[in-house]
Amino acid sequence: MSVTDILTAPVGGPSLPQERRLVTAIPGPRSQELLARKAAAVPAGVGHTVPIEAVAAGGGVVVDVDGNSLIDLGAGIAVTTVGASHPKVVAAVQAQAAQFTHTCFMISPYESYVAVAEALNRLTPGDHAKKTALFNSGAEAVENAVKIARKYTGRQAVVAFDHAYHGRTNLTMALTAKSMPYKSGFGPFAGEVYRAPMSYPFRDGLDGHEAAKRSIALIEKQVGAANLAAVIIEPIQGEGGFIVPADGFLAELARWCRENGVVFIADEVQTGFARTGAMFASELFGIVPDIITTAKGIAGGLPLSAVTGRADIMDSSQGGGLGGTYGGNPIACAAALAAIDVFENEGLVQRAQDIGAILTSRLGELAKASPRIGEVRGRGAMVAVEFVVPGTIDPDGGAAAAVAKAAIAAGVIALTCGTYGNVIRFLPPLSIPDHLLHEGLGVIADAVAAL
Ligand code: PLZ
Repeated sequence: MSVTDILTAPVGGPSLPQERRLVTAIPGPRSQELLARKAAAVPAGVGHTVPIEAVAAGGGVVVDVDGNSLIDLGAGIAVTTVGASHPKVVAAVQAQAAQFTHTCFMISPYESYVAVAEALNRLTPGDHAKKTALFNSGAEAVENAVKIARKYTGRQAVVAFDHAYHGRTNLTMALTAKSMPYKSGFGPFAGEVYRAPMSYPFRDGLDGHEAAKRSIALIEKQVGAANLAAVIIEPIQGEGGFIVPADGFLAELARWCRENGVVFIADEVQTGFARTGAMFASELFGIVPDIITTAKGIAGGLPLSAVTGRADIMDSSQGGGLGGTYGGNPIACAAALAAIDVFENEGLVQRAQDIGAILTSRLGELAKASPRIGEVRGRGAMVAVEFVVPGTIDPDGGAAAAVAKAAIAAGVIALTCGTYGNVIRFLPPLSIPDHLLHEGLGVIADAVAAL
């Protein structure tokens, strides 16, 4: 199949051949040309993981300009959960673009924004009255969640956790834990941000109660509940290493927040929308956040994010206090309504659980065979392996980097993460067929064996 065939193929992922196909080395000659132009035209700070020029994607593959077809185990960092070109999303985007591209919701409101808000108010955990405001990126949602919590409480301090990732804007850099590459040299950062220890069972050995006690004691002593507007946490940490907190940790933290008038914010930008085998990861831990931030998977690849929260908290900001030119753009909202239809009516929560069963069993076997894998963890279609120096829990970032590099060279998109860079994460589009998932995991197994 030539690139022209691919570009003129009928719309929709399933029309792309669902196969791993290498016709050149990665990167091929035409991809190399683009990467040379990128190096000359785009700043070095904007990196890339997979050295290709993408020309099409859908189902479980990303196709490059040289005709290579790579198995996608990353979904553009948890974004293309319904697939990179789901027919319903494509049709909704085309229809809305033909109707109008923008009016600015703060100038002339339109229905799709309100419908997305209604859907999020209905789908997010808890049956209390909720309201939703829409923005463009995950970081922007997090910024607004903190604004709203501060306004509501009249307090300023915010607590985030070790290994947290919340974005790259000034406030969200302050909330993000890892210095390199996210923060180093980019300060000074926003004030009144404090950091508490995360529950990381593989490394701290604490149960949920012990870990919560440790975090709450630090918050009480170093911040003081009376000064604290919000605690923000990813129910399963994403960039930090797919860290699943011990049972009870999140529930105790949420209870302490409720008892102390602190707004509990769940950042579900990465975990949201069926990714973890539940519509939202908070459900897996039995917590009902006061505010939940979402983005990524929400709109099938279009930039959209949301802050959904208790109606009284959300309504505490003054009229005109929340917004932005593009927030809740009509094309992004049309895409979100189509994606939400897919999540609800095409069995994606179940599909994430099925993918999770394959991931944990295949990766579990791999861990048994390799002393370099310290732990396999995750939920649903959000699973990772953590590499260690054999016989220890010392992080081995080199092993994770080598496996990811070998996988990409063999036509499998595998992403690393983790504070120590020693984790490979698996978060495929839920549209990936089983045979590609198995083939991709086989390539990973070969790469681990070759270490
Ligand atoms: N909160 C939990 O995972 C984005 C970062 C990619 P934006 N994670 C991917 C990178 O290196 O820039 C993320 C997240 C959580 C917030 C964000 C930020 O979302 O849409 O990238 O702003």
